[in-house]
Parts: sequence; structure tokens; C-alpha cells
Amino acid sequence: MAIARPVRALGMAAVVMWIFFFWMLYRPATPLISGERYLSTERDPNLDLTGEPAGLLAYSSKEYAPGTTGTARINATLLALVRNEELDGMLQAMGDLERTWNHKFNYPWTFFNDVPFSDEFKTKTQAATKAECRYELIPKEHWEVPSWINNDLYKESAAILKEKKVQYADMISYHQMCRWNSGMFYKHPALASTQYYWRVEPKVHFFCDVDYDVFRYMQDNNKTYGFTVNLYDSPESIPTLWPETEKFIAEHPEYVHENNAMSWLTDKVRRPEHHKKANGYSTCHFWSNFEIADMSFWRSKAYEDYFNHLDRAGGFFYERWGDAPVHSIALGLFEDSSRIHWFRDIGYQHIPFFNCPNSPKCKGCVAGRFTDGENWLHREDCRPNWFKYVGMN
Ligand SMILES: Nc1nc2c(ncn2[C@@H]2O[C@H](COP(=O)(O)OP(=O)(O)OP(=O)(O)O)[C@@H](O)[C@H]2O)c(=O)[nH]1
Ligand SMILES: [Mg+2]
Repeated sequence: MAIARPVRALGMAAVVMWIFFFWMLYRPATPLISGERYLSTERDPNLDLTGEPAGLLAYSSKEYAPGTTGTARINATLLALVRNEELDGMLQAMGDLERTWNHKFNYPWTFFNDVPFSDEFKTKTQAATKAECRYELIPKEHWEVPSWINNDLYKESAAILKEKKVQYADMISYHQMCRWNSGMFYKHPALASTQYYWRVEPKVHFFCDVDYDVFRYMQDNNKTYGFTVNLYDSPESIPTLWPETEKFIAEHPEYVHENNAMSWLTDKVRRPEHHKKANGYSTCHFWSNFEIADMSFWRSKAYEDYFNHLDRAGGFFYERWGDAPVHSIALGLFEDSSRIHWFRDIGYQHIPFFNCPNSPKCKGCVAGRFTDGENWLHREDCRPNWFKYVGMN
């Protein structure tokens, strides 16, 4: 039977539309002019076939069953600071992490909030995992603005930062959140006997099956900190963070590790303007919405002294110092850089950046795609400098 020409044309148009739709969805990242994205590596290492990391690995077994029978788990927790209103985003992130990893290991979840969690939040998050969930209120003295911060000066500074387009500068809770994540969370009494944590934010995505116990990996392979994404920061948010850091290390040269990552922290070749505006700091940092780390580092005397120095200087409020650059500078200076690990095998997204390895264990992200946002966002990738100065530990 002959098909009328308009119907054929419509059919063809529908096919073309579907092809275009799938192409848009799965197209490879837009190629950039050679050398623009990477100065030191020719191609994104995420394009190389990725397996599990080298070293000792522990796999799922009966000893990881939920509850007290789970004897293989170490002192570790999944950790989220979250608001009641972010329940849906939290459930989505939990769903991804439970599916790809935690249903095999059943590590507990610890949720933190500056106000009490609602019953709905508690019921729905507990229903999303077989593991134990803990709900913790942040003590007032950990969250409130410290007494030495002048409110008028904060408001004036926030207005100036806002003019410079520093995001969230006039939102006091954002400053409180950054300070808490920098120097308070690991002091919460509920974490007193916990050593390792994996930080999870609402709405993030995990794409790849991970079959080994990442906490045991950290412990057995002597790692302090694990990251996925490594970025440049907005220099306008941290103009005096590096000068304050320099003052601190002049007073405490003994805290600087001999195998530090100073060249990554101070590189001025790749983005000289950032280095200039941040007064000597490259602004490179580990993107701390994902962190797998050993809290012993934050609990060390070196970090405690450093945090107190910064806290007194006031930049968590008069500027918008983030926990990401604060954590990263401390790690880059006071820790042996071989103890910092790139979890290249953990597929991850927090809008607008990805870590997406080339592995049959990954679904839902495009290998090697760094961002699905505007092309200029590729310039925010600081991994090439990390690989250049430190390597791919
Ligand atoms: N309980 C509580 N959680 C907060 C507060 N502010 C931020 N958070 C949490 O802290 C984390 C970081 O906050 P975000 O607003 O996502 O900050 P961000 O990642 O820099 O910003 P986005 O790019 O917008 O995601 C998230 O897990 C939030 O849920 C707050 O005032 N109270
Ligand atoms: Mg976020």
C-alpha cells in the first residue's frame, strides 16, 4: 500500500528529530582548540579505560551485612549537611550512592542540620537504605556567627562582594555553612568515634558501580583525602585567603610537609589573572561537595591552628572563603601529597561538573565529559595542574 507523501515526510521528520535528540544527549564534549584545555596532558585521562585502583581492596561479603553482624566495616560514615526542604534532592543522591555502592557495604548515614529534622525527612531517608541513619542537630556554638564578627562590616562587605558577582555573598547562612564545613563538622560529638567520612550533597549523581570498600581502601593504602573534581575558584571570593595563609606559615614553618603540593597551589602559568587577583594563590581546589577523607587530618594540631588563624581573620564573613579552598590549601601544605587520591573510578556529578570515567561499570554519563554547561566552563578544570605537579596517585 502506498503511503501518502505528506505522511512519509512527517515520518522522515520524526526520525530526524529523534536522531538529533539522541545526538544532543550523548554527543561527545565539544572539542577545544588543542592545548586550550590541557597544558600538560594531551587528553583527558578519563578517556582511558579505567578499572579499580591499585593496592589492597576489600570486597563485599557477609561481614558487611546491615546491623551488628557487619563486622568488616571500619569507623566511617556517609555524611550530609542538609535542610529539611532538600529532602527530594537528598533521596535522589542517596538512591544513586546506595545503588552503586552502599547496598554492598551498609555504612551508616549521618545527617546534620542547624534545625531539627522533620519526621518526614527521617522516615523517607531511613526507608532509602538498609543501613542505620543518624540525625544530628548542630550545636549553636558551632553554627552561629562568632562574637568577633562585626555585623555592619559584614553587611558592607557582602554588598561589595555582590557587586563583584560573588555568588551567595549576601546569604549569611552560606557563610555559616562554609565555616562549619571548614572547621566544625568533625568536632560534632556524634562523630567523636568516627574516623572516615564520605560527604554527600543533595542532588548529586553517582554513575559507576564501585565494588570495593572505599573506606578500607583509604585506611589500607594510607590515604588521607580523596577527590573527584579539581577546579579553579572565583578569586573575588578569597582575596586575602592566601596572604593570611602566608602569615600563618611564616609563624609555623614546621607544619609545612616536605612532600607538599605548593606548586599546585601557587601555579601562575595556566591562569595568571586568577593568581594575581587571589594574591599568589592559583585558586585550585578539590571540589568539596565530594570528599572521602580521614578526619584525623582535620583534628590535627596543624589544621586546628590554621583554622583558628583563618577564623580570627574574619574572611569566612568579610569575604566568602569556601571550605573547598580552605581544605585544599591545608592539604596541599600540611599533608604528604602522595596521600591525596583521585577517585577516578567514581563517576560523579554536582551541577555543572562531572568526573566520568571510561568504564563498563558506568551508566548515565559520557566518559571524559567535564561539563554539560557552557564551553567556557572547561577553563575551570584544574586537574591538569594536579597531574602535572603531583601525579595521578
Ligand atoms: N541544614 C542546612 N544545610 C545547609 C545550609 N546551607 C547549605 N546547606 C547544605 O550545605 C551543602 C552546600 O550548600 P549548597 O547550597 O549546595 O552550596 P553550593 O554547592 O556551593 O551551591 P550550589 O552550586 O547552588 O549547589 C548542601 O548539602 C546544603 O544542603 C543551611 O543553612 N542549613
Ligand atoms: Mg551544592
